[in-house]
Amino acid sequence: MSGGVATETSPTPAQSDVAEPTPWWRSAVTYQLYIRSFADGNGDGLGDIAGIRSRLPYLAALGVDAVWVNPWYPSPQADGGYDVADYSDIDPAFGTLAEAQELLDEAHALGLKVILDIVPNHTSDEHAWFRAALAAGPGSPERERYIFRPGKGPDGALPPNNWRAVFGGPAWEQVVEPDGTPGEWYLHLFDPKQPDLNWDDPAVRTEFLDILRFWFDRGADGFRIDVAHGLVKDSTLPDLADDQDHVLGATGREDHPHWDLPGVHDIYRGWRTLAEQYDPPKVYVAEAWVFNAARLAAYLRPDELHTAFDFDFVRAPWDAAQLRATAASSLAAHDAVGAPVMWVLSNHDITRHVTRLGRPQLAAGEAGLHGVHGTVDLELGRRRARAALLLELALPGGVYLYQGEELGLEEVEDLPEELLQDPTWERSGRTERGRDGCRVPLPWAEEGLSLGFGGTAPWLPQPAGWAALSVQAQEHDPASMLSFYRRALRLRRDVPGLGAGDGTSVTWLDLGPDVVAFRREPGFACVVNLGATAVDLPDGEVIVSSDPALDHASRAGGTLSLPTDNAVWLHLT
Ligand code: TEU
Repeated sequence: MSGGVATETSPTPAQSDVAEPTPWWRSAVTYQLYIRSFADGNGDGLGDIAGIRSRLPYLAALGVDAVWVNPWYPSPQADGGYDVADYSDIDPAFGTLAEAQELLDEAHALGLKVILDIVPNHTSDEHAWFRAALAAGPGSPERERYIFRPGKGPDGALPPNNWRAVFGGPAWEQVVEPDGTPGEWYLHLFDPKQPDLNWDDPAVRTEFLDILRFWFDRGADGFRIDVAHGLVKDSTLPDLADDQDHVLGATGREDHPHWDLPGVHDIYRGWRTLAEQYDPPKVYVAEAWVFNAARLAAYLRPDELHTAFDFDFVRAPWDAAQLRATAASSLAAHDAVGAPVMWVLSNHDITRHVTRLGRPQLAAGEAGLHGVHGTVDLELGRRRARAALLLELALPGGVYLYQGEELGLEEVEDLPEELLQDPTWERSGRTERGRDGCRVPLPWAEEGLSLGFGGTAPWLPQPAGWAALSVQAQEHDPASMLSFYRRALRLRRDVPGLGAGDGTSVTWLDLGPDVVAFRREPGFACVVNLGATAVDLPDGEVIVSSDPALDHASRAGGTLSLPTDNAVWLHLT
């Protein structure tokens, strides 16, 4: 077990003169483990802890600093584990608490930090708290833990307001009372199997601090906070106006009654206090879909959360002006609160970026996250994905990678309808396929019924083309995506000027309207060409390029040009 509660020590004068080392999380590269789909150790078709443990050496060799494990708690799996039935145990399908402890210890022994996933906005309807709330009836302290209200209309047969669930349909579900009569309604911003907790109830606040402590004491280095912007609701439960979206987006309004209310910040101040009681302190990363970079930065004030995913970068289309503006505004907003930006290109909720970047690019906005428009050019998407990786790894801050992006996996858009599991599919009346296409189990080997994932039939089928994208197929090929990721990650550690730093460590270079280029000291430059023609590079030596033809090239005398949809790191001369 690592870490413990810090003891009070007052620094001697000599110690206080020594500069504090930069905390690991300010520049870490973290690999997201979608446990259901990473590796299957027991051969039942579903990924598990044993699978992760068997692949830890792969992750260490890839060159990441940390892993984030998606929810692994007991769960009916109505939403891929984001419907938690018990926060202090492990789902038997994934393993045991003892195995979780082994994983934590083994990861630490390899120098990897471990971030877990906490789901505080809602529980499963099969959680003991919700079962007790149903049994105890209206007006009970058990019901106070959730958001129960009488219905509207003469018989209370209409939902309390017009809020919509993220997965589709109304955000309210009516219950049958213990005496068999139709009764109150409960709020669920996601699936009906995910009742929202009432964070005005002090019991909820205490219970979550206990849960955090439970995992911190076992060595977890931090938590990713699910729907961090959703915990507090306007208790008057007003109807949503016509122009208030159910998910906050760049086009949304700022005055939402259930997203990003000021009250959430109090909760996180308490969580930060707990994190600081450990030595070294524990760390948080927020998943918060908020109105703009300034609203996100409000979560990162010094007494709140350490980091948050930067989704503005994900939402930006492949367009130089927009990528540069987005990066600059994120850096500025984070600098204002002294927090590092966490760059992201993909996760388990978003169409894989090889596919996103291979589609015709739309204007800024969320359409790109789940877009199905146009035809996909995967070769183009993979070329841009390499360039995008060099861009995000060169910017100051941390980076989150989503499992399989190092293999160049694409979104699987033709899964048979009868296999779709994302609740979005049913809740949208089978109009939106949802997020299963980015959750298909990883290919580890060129052969076998599950391409080395484990067992015979993975829970979602892998495309035939993934044999050629498997780890086995790529690991000894110097031109593969996997080799490119390994090289870029190693160089990010070794090249001076990369990693930590804030927005002031970036000097934007003007190499034309279709180029994103910046300099960091000492003498480093990153250049990304998003235009239709090649771009002349400044004098320098190539450190690494998304175009292998440029690797190890230098502009000795002649010109060096960067082809379209490529990026390069340079030592400026
Ligand atoms: O996602 C929160 C969330 O709002 C996303 O559903 C998002 O709106 C959408 O995917 C935009 O692309 C988190 C988890 O990451 C997700 O997997 C869960 O389904 C959800 O919370 C509920 O817990």
